[in-house]
Amino acid sequence: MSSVGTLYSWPNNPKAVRILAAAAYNGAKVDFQEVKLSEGEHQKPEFLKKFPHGKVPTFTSSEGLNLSEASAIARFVAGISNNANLLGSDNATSAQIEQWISFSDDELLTPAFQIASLCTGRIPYNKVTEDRQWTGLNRAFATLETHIKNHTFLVGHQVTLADLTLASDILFVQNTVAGADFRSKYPNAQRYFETVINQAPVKSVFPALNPVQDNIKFTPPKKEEKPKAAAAPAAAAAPKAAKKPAAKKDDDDEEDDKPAEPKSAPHPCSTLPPTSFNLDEAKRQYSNLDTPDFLKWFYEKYDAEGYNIVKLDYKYNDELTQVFMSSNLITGLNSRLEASRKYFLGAGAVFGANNDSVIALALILRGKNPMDVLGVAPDIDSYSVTPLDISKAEDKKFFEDVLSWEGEYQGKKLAEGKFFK
Ligand SMILES: N[C@@H](CCC(=O)N[C@@H](CS)C(=O)NCC(=O)O)C(=O)O
Repeated sequence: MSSVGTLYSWPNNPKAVRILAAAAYNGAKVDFQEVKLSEGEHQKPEFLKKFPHGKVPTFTSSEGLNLSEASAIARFVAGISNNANLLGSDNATSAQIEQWISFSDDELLTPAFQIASLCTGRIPYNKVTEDRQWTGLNRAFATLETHIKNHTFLVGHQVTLADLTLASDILFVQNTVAGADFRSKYPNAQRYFETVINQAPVKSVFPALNPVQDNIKFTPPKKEEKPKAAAAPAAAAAPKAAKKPAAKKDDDDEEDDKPAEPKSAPHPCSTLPPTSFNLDEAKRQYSNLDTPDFLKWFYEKYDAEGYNIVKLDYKYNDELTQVFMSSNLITGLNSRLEASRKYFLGAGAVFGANNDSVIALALILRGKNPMDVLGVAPDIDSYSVTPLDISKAEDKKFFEDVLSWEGEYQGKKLAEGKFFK
């Protein structure tokens, strides 16, 4: 069977799964090419040339048609033949199919994505926002529950693109967000979902159903009396201005999401003596050069008087589950360092695999006191901060591995890397 085109996405993306399911239902073959968002593959010029919006999923048909937007690609693949009549054969049916596709994405998947992003720290956590998204998700399931009580499929008496879309989205919800108690409230939706994913043409296309036991939860960063970084020798030289929320009392969680510094307070690094090492230039070089070339450039230019280099180890690796969630935690930390953006450069990495991963970062920081830069992140106490001495082979290797998104750490192979710049 010749392929009708190539789908680009991260694996198991619910927005891609529906497309593969539609192809399978139609008896069509679609090739799949992974796009690693964590490596910025969706922002590379060759990708943007075909898909200027720079998001996935995207698709190139065998005739060279480039498409983005999941529902458009799914529609294209579903309409490639009439084998399965996935799009309906009259205007009213097609409109109802469209209605449920829109419902799946906007009413169900969007709140689920938001909850996952909030709870994994990808976006700053806010309880009110999380509650609002759960209300939205429950509302969507309640509507589905009522509709599906007296229907086998969403529209008419056979599977349509609406069912493949909704089932892909529910699969994501069950595997990532909503636990057993949530699911038990919607028995008809559950029965319907299982019916769709077990349809013969798509059974092997849907990712494995591995439902989470409990609802995904945001775990506030744990705090210790004395952050390790504060004990580092360099910390002795910390100017008093390096105040940060990390020093707040343990019971002060509510405050943690507020900006770390009053807007008027100067950043502790703003008054440092000048340095010959230009961090903006370094960021450009890191973006434009292959990492080995960047490192060569870096070692020539680095000013050890004006900067320090540190390793960050996540303290709660034993609580990490899926690699993409660990990766989101790193993205979250990167966002929360925003107030210090001008003063650091480096990378973070997840090493290992699902349920067996560790998070580590290597960062070049302005000044001599790491907390002057890192202290703006409320969750920094979740990391131990250790100075790296790049004249030592072991530290240098770690530094280079993380910046290159390569190698192993604590016996685990690098799984994902993120820029900090
Ligand atoms: N409206 C698009 C949204 C696609 C989308 O949000 N894709 C995410 C991954 S699931 C993405 O590519 N994010 C990368 C970015 O935002 O740069 C669709 O429905 O296909």
